Amino acid sequence: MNIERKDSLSFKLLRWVLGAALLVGVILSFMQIIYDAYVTDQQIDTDGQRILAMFKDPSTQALYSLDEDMGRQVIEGLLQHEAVRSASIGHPMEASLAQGARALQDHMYRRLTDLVLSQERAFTVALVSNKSGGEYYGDLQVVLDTAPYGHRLLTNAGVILISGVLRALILGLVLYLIYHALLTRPLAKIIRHLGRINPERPTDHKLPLLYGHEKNELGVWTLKVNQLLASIARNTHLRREAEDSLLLMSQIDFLTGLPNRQELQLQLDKVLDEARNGQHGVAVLCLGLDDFKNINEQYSYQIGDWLLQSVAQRLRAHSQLTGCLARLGSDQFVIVKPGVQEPDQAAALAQSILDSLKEPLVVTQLYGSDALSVSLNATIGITLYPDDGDSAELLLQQAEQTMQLAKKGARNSYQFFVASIDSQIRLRRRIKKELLEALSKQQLYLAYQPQMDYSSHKIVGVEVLLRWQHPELGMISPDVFIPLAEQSNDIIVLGEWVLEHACQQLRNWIDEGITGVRVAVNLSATQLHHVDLLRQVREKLSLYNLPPDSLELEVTETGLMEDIQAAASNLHGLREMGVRLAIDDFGTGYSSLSYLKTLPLDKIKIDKSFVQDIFDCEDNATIVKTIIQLSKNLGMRVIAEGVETPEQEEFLIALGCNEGQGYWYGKPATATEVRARFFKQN
Ligand code: G
Ligand code: G
Ligand code: MN
Repeated sequence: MNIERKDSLSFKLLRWVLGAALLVGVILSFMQIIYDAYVTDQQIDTDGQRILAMFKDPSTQALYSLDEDMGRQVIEGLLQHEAVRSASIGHPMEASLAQGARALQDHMYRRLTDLVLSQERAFTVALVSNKSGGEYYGDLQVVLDTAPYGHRLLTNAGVILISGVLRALILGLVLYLIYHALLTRPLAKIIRHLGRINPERPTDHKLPLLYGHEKNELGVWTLKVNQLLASIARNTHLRREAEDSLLLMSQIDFLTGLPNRQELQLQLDKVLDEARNGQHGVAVLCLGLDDFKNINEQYSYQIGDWLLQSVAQRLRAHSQLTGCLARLGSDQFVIVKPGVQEPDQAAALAQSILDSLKEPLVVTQLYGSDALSVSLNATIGITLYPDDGDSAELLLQQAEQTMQLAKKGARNSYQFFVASIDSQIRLRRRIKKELLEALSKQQLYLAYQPQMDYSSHKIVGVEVLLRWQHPELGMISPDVFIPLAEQSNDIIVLGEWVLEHACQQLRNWIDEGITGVRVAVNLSATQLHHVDLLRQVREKLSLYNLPPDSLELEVTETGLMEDIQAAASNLHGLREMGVRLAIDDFGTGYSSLSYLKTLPLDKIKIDKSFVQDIFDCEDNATIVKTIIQLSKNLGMRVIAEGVETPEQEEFLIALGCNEGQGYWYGKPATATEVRARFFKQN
């Protein structure tokens, strides 16, 4: 903000000082002039008396001797004096001896001065002989014109007035300059510095102590302002700290230091936004401790608090990598896991949380001597984004509800919001868990399905298919449990078991005199890429003393393509060993024909979906034809799967297919059944 000159303090001072100085100057000048007038008045009197005194003797002489000439000379002498207007010598009773006069001087301002000094003044002196007891001769009278005095008086008055005013002016100006230098300028400088102060951080810019003003009022003022600014900064800092901690308090649960419900909502909103963009799922797990009320009552609230803190600590370990963890209140916590592709992942997380809470918590510091060990159970409700809802509020609310519901039923477990997913997940996890047990409990066995050679019309092979007869769940399809076994890596153990039993079975058949039959064993992708595969195969072949080409391994297109490098090295190893290799479900995945050419494959298995619709859909017939043609070009054998009718068989033979497999020849059956039905001729 700029101050205009006319509004500035120094200008205001200038006006006042000038005004006052002028007034005082004028008053003083007038007093001086008045005094001057008084002095002039006196002067006229003195002059009159002096003139009379000077001309008294010659006048007395002239009158005594009645010498008119002399009298005239005296008069002339008197009139020489500029102020003398008229003069006369004579006896009052007689005609005067000599007299003279001249006109009143004419001056511009004489009317003014006449008021003070009057127009003329008459002075008379008696002319007496100088002998003692002197005789009186007459009078000498002089009349003085006051104009010359008035003129001088006026001139002086003018000078006095002008010099007085000038003095006042000069004094005022000097004062103004001094004031400007000593006060206005430093003040303006301070104002400039004040303008630079940032109210947010008042101590960043301090007011400077002005040179030469360190000890005066300005210096003290600057110091005080700086002190004030410092304390303002301190206060602001304190206030900000208070605000921050208030904000934190509104976001954080005091006991555990975890985000509270409000904060969780915000975080979950963010996670959901990211999930929307990244097209992945999110699981919201709401966890409630079982019977926490009892624990509080049984021990103490202090221990209860400590347990809640420990639970929070354990949960932190589960949510460390991604996602959020919050405490909803009392004994309820929420864990959010982003990037969930399958409900299984959420189930696995829930189970690992439940397992980790089962580890007893040991309270030592509260009870001093005897330590207390508490293990907690919890129930978890799970909702999934986007399936169960797409807002944070809905997902949280439903997870909470699910948890509450679950608490009424089986506690110490987790439950999904959607019942169908829940039971499905539960089933899958059960299957996964029980798979290896099933092996030792002999619930698993192998089925065999014949493969017919179209040139010899003989069974030349059997495909080995794993079966699981579960005592409670009934028959479980390998389509269900093989993918689960792949997830848990149990497939390696399982696969070896299948290979072993298939080889053992073939050895039994050979020992029974059955020849010219191969076993075809399915390999999953995990097995195909496993480093142990070659060792396993070599071991089984030598253990059961089997010719390597009596074992065929089936790999799927997708399994091959997953990691072609690892697959290729195993395939080459198998080929060197002399084991035969077939590509299963051909046509359903994506095959890179160039890879197909470089890989050591012996056989293509046309997927049953093409064979089954071979007459209904022209495309399928074309595909089958093309695959047969392709395998011939690549020098590979070709087998059709899912052959169910003689028409299909005829058609396939006409196209030049080498082998067939399907219900038309036989469904997968036990070794005994296969032996009885297909190998009886031997
Ligand atoms: O015969 P079934 O419809 O049950 O076969 C289902 C699927 O399971 C088929 O794709 C088959 O290849 C696969 N399968 C059957 N047994 C095994 C096995 O021992 N190992 C592997 N990896 N897959 C198998
Ligand atoms: O993927 P893979 O070829 O390994 O699968 C073989 C599966 O096909 C086995 O589960 C078997 O039960 C099934 N299968 C075998 N022949 C037929 C058939 O003629 N019709 C049908 N629908 N399924 C068959
Ligand atoms: Mn197969």
